[in-house]
Amino acid sequence: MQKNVIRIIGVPIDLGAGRRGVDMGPSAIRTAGLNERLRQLGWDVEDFGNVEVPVQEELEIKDKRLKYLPEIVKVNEQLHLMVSEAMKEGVIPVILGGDHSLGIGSLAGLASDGRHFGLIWFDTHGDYNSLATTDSGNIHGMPLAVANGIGAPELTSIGGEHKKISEENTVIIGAREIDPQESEMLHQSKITVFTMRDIDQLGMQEVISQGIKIASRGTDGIHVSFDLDVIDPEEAPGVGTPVLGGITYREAHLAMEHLADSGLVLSMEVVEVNPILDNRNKTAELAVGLICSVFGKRIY
Ligand code: 6HN
Ligand code: MN
Ligand code: MN
Ligand code: MN
Repeated sequence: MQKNVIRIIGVPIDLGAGRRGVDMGPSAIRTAGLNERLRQLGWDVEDFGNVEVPVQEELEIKDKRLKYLPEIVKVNEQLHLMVSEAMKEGVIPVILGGDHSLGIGSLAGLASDGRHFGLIWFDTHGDYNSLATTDSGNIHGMPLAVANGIGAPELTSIGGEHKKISEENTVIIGAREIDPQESEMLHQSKITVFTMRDIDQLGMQEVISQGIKIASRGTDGIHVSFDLDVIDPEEAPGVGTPVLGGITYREAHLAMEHLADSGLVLSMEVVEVNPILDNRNKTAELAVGLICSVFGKRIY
């Protein structure tokens, strides 16, 4: 186990999203000073650069219901290897997106070597669609289902035929826009969903405490998947799919601070930062702040 090493892996992919621009996310997050900020917190930071992703302009959509499937498979095969390697070496992977389709590869990498991890998925969306339920054909709406073994075999088989997550240890926080059939599928699963209403009623303090309990029960640690669109567009305008009524800046940080206190975080990804729609890199800077909160930044 190499103590105190964070390995940055960029995934400049926008092939899974409906809107262009999230491919510039890793660059925007690095420009906001991520590596330096983590070093100031005492981490050794090794930046492994970006996974190679083809540009949309050189590709054509072969299947409208699973857009850019072959290319997304290839990128995620690669990411799965890199994350699996990082876990083997005992370093902490921090993955910079890119659209949320990269969750397919990161979760497959984490699940390698029979690792049993809990998952906390911050998102406006359920990301639990499949070929049978998707309206958009955008694969970033599918990674959680894929990780649970539901979806195109080309995707579910990345990293092996087994399920990559344990439903009982998987928690979605901040949901407020779930497609009707996707909602049915989620209800049939054992995944716990804390919607915005739950956060309003219980408070983030209670929601994240319950979430950590669920994700840590019998697991080796927790993976944090953070889709910036979970935050209110007022604070995080630079996302592909802004939806009103999101969590506040402080609620997001409070959740990260509790995750830091738990000492259970194995790895993290921040996704869906879209610099084209952002306001002077505000959303990327917020992403850096959240990562730093998870990895030990204290107010006092
Ligand atoms: N995300 N449920 C919609 C779809 O196209 O399947 C939106 C998905 C958004 C995915 O933000 O990562
Ligand atoms: Mn998402
Ligand atoms: Mn989302
Ligand atoms: Mn249920």
